[in-house]
Amino acid sequence: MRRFQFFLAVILFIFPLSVGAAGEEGKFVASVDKNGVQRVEIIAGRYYFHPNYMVVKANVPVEINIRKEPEMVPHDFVLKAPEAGIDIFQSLSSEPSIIRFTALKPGKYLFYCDRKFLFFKSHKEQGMEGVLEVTP
Ligand SMILES: [Cu+2]
Repeated sequence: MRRFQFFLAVILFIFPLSVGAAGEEGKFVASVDKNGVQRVEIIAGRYYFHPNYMVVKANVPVEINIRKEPEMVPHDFVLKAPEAGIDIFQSLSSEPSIIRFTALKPGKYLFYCDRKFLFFKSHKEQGMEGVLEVTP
């Protein structure tokens, strides 16, 4: 009986912790480096971006260093937010690509992979999407 109570306590204690952490896991808040650039590193794979939520400041240059997992499936990174002066389409390889932009307007903007194979679900539908949050 005591063992059962211990087991129960472990589950009740650990489970909420792991669930609570999961929401924050993919979030990255960029800080401004000594050159005045906000740097973000992203890895893309089947079918995710990590991190899939990035927070940057408006009107401060951003540099995204992005590469994909070394696998056959092609991926790209698309972020179209004309209202914030952002227009990105970048094909990805396992060598890092550098994407540079400066977000002009605070808001939340969606990024995604627009690949799709035949009649299968698009990569976006399978989870390859994320949010760029631009703060004032
Ligand atoms: Cu993809």
